Amino acid sequence: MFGMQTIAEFDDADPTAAQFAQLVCENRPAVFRRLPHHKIPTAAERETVLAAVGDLAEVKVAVTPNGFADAIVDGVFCLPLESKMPLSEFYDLIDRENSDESPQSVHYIQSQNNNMRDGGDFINLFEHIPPDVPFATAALGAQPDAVNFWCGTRHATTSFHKDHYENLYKVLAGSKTFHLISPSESWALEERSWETSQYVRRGAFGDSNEWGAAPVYIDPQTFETHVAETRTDEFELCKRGYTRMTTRWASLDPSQTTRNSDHVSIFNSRVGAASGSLSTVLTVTLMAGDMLYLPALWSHKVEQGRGITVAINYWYDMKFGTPVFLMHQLLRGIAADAGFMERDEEIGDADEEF
Ligand SMILES: O=C(O)CCC(=O)C(=O)O
Repeated sequence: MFGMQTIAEFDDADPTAAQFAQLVCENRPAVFRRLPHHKIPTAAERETVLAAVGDLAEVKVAVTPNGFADAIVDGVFCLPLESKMPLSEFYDLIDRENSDESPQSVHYIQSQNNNMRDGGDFINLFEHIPPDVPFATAALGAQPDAVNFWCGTRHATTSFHKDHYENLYKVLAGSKTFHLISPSESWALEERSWETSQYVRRGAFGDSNEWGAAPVYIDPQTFETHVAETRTDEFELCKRGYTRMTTRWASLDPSQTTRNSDHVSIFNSRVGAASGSLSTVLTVTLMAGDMLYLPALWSHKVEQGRGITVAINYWYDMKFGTPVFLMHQLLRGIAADAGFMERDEEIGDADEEF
């Protein structure tokens, strides 16, 4: 086990850079609540977002029939339909979604592409948030690599995955629950390669609520992807030598809110936890103004509370070659030898997930 299997809490004052560096070194999650630095920025307010970004500005939205974008659904890794829509339309849709117990489609702003900087959809909102997290910038000796804006309702869930980043994640409105698994145990999530599809709408004008999932094919030379919406598309792509895209993703969800209770017992038996116990999955809920330090390589599943949830996060580059990274790789190698997961490819690109 790296660090301690608990979440550190800071309630009264910002940690010093040295305290934060210690958390990074231990690879230990921490929650910072109600700190002076955590004053809720005006980017939490819809009027500010609309005024800064523009009501009619087109923003990228992930749309799914069930709130599971980038998740295994019925044995296939499903990508969301990515839709560009005016910001005001997005707000209208999530307002409706919020008052509906089972909406027919779920909309989530989740583009983790530095969307608050570098020409991103929310670049004009950047001046309404702190540009970085000062104690993290001081401890890590660099500015964040990416800053992202998130907005959605309780109907959207982010499934277990991990990132090669030190993540400072702050909730500005609503609430979020993180389920966390340490890099010493995430091998037991059984990562495998899954055939990949993308959600599509089948209606005559592409806006009906009849959902389907179309297979995604990849050009093995250029890595360009194509969605095969019909059998004829699929036949043509195969003829041109394209292959079905696959995505490495966790097979199991052992969180408290899993849709499959068997996953809990399989995971627990692998990591040696007492039967029926959830002790190796840490759960923490952030309310508006709270910030989580989610250390690099921790697997996480994220859910949102009632109402509209708004959040921002700062991704700082992680250091490779640390004992944490080396131990994580070693455990994954052993787990692969034991048949618990597919062997890792060489990690050539620090940005990639899994
Ligand atoms: O807020 C979410 O839905 C997911 C957050 C996440 O996965 C991340 O910040 O890496």
